[in-house]
Amino acid sequence: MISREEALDVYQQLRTIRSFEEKLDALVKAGRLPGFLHLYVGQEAVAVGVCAHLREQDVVNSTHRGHGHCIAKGVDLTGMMAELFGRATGICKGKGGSMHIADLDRGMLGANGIVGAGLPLTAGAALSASVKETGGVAVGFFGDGATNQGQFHEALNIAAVWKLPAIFVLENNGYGEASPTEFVTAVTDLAVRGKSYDMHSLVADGMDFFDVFEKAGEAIERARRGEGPTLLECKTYRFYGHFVGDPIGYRTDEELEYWKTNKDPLTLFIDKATERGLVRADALERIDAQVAAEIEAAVAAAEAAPFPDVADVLTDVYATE
Ligand SMILES: Cc1ncc(C[n+]2csc(CCOP(=O)(O)OP(=O)(O)O)c2C)c(N)n1
Ligand SMILES: [Mg+2]
Repeated sequence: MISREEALDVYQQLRTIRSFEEKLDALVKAGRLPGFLHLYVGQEAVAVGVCAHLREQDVVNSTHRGHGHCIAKGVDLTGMMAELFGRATGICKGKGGSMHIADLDRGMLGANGIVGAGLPLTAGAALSASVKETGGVAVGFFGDGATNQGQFHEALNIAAVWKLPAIFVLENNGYGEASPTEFVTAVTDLAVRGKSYDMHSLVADGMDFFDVFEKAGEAIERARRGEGPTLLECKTYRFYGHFVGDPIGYRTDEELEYWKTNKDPLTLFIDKATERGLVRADALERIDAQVAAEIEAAVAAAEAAPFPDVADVLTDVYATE
């Protein structure tokens, strides 16, 4: 169970991710923001439900759809916006962009353009936490599409054998690009794949913050106690296309409407949290206004910031001492 204060934090993060992504969509369509963006709208409860349990020493690996994970792990919004605009003030000095946002100070090891590539990194970070006895855990977010990648199986296998403090968070949004999951995968609950590695495996309703929060909490506590990794499948849905500009010819309007009407993670959170006496409408409205202002300020700061200097093109390419 969460406190009233925590509930407001949760709402603030859900709202920030939603509004940040909606703003990016509008900016791209207005021709103000370049780049190839994959929006996280619809999946907010997964990132927020998992990261609500994480501490400073815990690390996260993300995907091509990574903005929500970054925000939930505490990466600075203004720095993220500037990064997306390719400006020198960006979190990676404007040289990474959407699919390469990383912030090691916040335990965000990186978004990743290579499907499945965050999973061996998650196993490695969990091994590091285990060897150094930091008490930390490593979380790897990934999609249903990544479960047909060899790296998924290799990472889960070694994590299970070595009982690593890793949580593999599978965001099953029903599609890998334009392919429905059932076209490419025979099992319905992808979590069953954990069983082949004798790994603790759970299924959560990825649209319901409270369900994700409870199951992620169980997985993270197990990992902290040294009881090994978990595969946590969160059933979710993306409200936008695969990328901004996707013509979305592979799903019906009715399907999207069903999810938006019945399973919107923000609406579900507001309803449940209100019912439990955790939040009130006036406080939520204040957060909405505050988040909107913060995002507007981030856009203004990004658009006013300089581009990286050509002289810096080769810096930050290789690790130095
Ligand atoms: C190794 C690799 N293969 C293919 C691609 C192209 N690609 C980018 S995203 C994507 C679909 C990923 O689907 P999923 O893992 O379900 O994540 P989602 O986009 O649904 O969040 C593919 C095939 C890639 N980036 N990397
Ligand atoms: Mg998917």
